[in-house]
Amino acid sequence: MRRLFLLMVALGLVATACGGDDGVAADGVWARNSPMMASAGAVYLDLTSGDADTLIGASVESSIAGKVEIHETAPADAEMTDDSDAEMTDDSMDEGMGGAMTMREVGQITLPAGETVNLEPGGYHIMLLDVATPLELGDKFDLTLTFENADEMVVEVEVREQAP
Ligand SMILES: [Cu+2]
Repeated sequence: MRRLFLLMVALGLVATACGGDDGVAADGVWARNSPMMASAGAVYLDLTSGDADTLIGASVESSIAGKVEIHETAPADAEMTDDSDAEMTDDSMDEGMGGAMTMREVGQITLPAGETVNLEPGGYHIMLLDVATPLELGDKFDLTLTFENADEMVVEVEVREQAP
């Protein structure tokens, strides 16, 4: 009896990890305030898509943030910019890379089939702008992700000090 129960739990976990048939699976979802901007936050997660897909958008309730963008952080000197509008020096100064970091809106993130793409400090992230109330540790909110092919997906985000 107990053995059957464990087997069912194991199968359940496998199904969750694969996110259904060929959809996208999200794992390790968390968020934090931007270290440099009180009115901004960043969401990090790992995305794995069964089929090649593209993350093309993200949104939250307006009670959480007024605007959501898909960003990438990179060393400031790695990028000669022609559109300074899209650029903010912020975030990720605490990544210990020793140089100034900058981030830019990328609009979308390519998800190769079967590969996990990590949105993490110092790289891709989902930027929350015009945050209504500064994020507090332990806060939870829903984030809606939009893909080119897969169905829209809602994930629960927890505000944490570091990745789960
Ligand atoms: Cu950003």
